[in-house]
Amino acid sequence: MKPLMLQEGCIWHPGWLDGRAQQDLLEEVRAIVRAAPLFRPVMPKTGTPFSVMMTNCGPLGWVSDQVGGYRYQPVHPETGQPWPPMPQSLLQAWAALAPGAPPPEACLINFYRTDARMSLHQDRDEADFNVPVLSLSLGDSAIFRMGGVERRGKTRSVKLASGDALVFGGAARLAFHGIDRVLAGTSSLLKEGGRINLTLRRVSPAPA
Ligand code: MD3
Ligand code: FE
Repeated sequence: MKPLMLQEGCIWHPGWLDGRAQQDLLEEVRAIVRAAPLFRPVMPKTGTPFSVMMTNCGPLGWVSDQVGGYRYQPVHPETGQPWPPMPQSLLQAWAALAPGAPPPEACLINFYRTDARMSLHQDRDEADFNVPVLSLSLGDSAIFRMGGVERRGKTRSVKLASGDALVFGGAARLAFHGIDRVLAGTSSLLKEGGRINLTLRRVSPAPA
């Protein structure tokens, strides 16, 4: 399907990964989870657990805990091991969909059971908001909500399906966004149902 501009800087590529590519990426994700087990982050200060479980690959990974807050670090919070390397397939997706951007340093992998959600937030733990973020979805479809750079602005919702890619650059890089709900039974990719989202991010300033 052809790409659609959802708003300034935000390009949606429905079905960017075909069925074979989705299966292959899922196998890569399974290998990453074996090396870097899913953890459940908690909110800074309150310690409220996320409903989403996470892991990462690449030189840096996003983590959150009660005391340390949101941050990127080179090791898994529970095993202390470095994150597994980013698969070639993800680096290829970055080269195709974020051409000219400096290499991604982190791929955050979110696991949603069908009751998990992600409330409206901005991604601002990275140094350079001029570099886009790339998101890839696998498994059940989900209602993705996106607004503007102010929390109270109007939002629009789209249904993200397995294989969809989204690129957030320009003005969309600091847009508020979240996942309202996962639509159980909409994909057969994951035998137990649920949804996986991978987001590739540049964390450090781009090399000069
Ligand atoms: C817009 N993940 O991991 S992907 C996240 O589906 C996150 O798991 C959601 O929001 C998910 O931070 C939404 C879409 C997404 C990801 C990163 C963005 C949208 C974004 C960064 C900036 C702007
Ligand atoms: Fe986000």
